[in-house]
Amino acid sequence: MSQVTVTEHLLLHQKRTPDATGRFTQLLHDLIISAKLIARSVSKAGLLDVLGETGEINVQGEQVQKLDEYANRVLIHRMERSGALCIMATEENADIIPVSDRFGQGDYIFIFDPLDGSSNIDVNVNVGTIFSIHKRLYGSHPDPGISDVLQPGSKQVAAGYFLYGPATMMVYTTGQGVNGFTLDPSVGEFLLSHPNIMIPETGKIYSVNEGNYALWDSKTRKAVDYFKGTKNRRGHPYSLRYVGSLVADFHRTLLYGGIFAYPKSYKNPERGEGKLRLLCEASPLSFVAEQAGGRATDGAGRILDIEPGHLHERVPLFIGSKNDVDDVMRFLA
Ligand code: AHM
Ligand code: MG
Repeated sequence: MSQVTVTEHLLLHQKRTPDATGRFTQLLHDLIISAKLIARSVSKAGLLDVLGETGEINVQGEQVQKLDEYANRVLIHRMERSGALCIMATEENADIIPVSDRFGQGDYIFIFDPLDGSSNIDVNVNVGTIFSIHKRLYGSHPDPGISDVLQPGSKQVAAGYFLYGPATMMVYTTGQGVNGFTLDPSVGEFLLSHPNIMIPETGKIYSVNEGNYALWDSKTRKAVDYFKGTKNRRGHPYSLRYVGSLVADFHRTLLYGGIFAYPKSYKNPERGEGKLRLLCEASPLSFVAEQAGGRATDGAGRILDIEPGHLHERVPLFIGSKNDVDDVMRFLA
């Protein structure tokens, strides 16, 4: 592993950016500290009696677990201190969170899923934090508001995730490729372990919750059957891997190639919809995927081109190797 720390990497980026004020670097610095705090708690989850549910239901109608709440609180409090933000939005809160000017205000928007895959914590399986960063729109609105948050993913200035697995990793992009860092716990630093990540053009793995097969439309079934069959590009069935933690499933897809899918399903027949959230899950990972040479679509078009209608919008997601996603598009078109 290289000796380049994420801090050195960020400073290099700052030096190469004309007119950089250092605010963005400060923002990422506070994000990294938050992730270290979350990683520490996740690794002690079984020991600290933080396991289990609080009994509350979040805005998405799901059970909130204690570590979700902790991660959410850490990020909100720590990121406010960065002085770089004007608004935050999190999967766990119904509304946007305006940032007070107690620590100064900047023009960045920070959107995040504090602890994705949290239903896996009780069984000691990987979870992650996903983040998306935009710049505020200066236009007709004097004050920053919801319209600054509802920007298409193509406008992101940075995005990425932390994976709390056997090792803690940070993978992110600022639109100039994708780099991965691994936390060395002995020195407490993220070291550059995966420079300039590129997704293989075609993979060998498909990743989808196939338990939903009966709830998919026929086009989706045909697309998934294609990867399981022998009439695909490989002439051989793809292997199936599905963790059920988006960050873990995406991270494997990024490194090994293949396709991750969460199609729309018809549990509610009136409105077949995806499960994953556009702003805090699909959009940031799509930015990473494209920057690594991959693709991401909702079946109709590019995820990054979707104009969000509301804060907690959900979308179908097909993401991964260029050729595998293109093949899915042929079925869904
Ligand atoms: P979460 O953000 O509430 O944890 O939910 C999102 C998770 C993703 O990590 C994962 O890809 C998906 O839900 C798994 O859903 P399912 O259990 O329906 O397969
Ligand atoms: Mg979540």
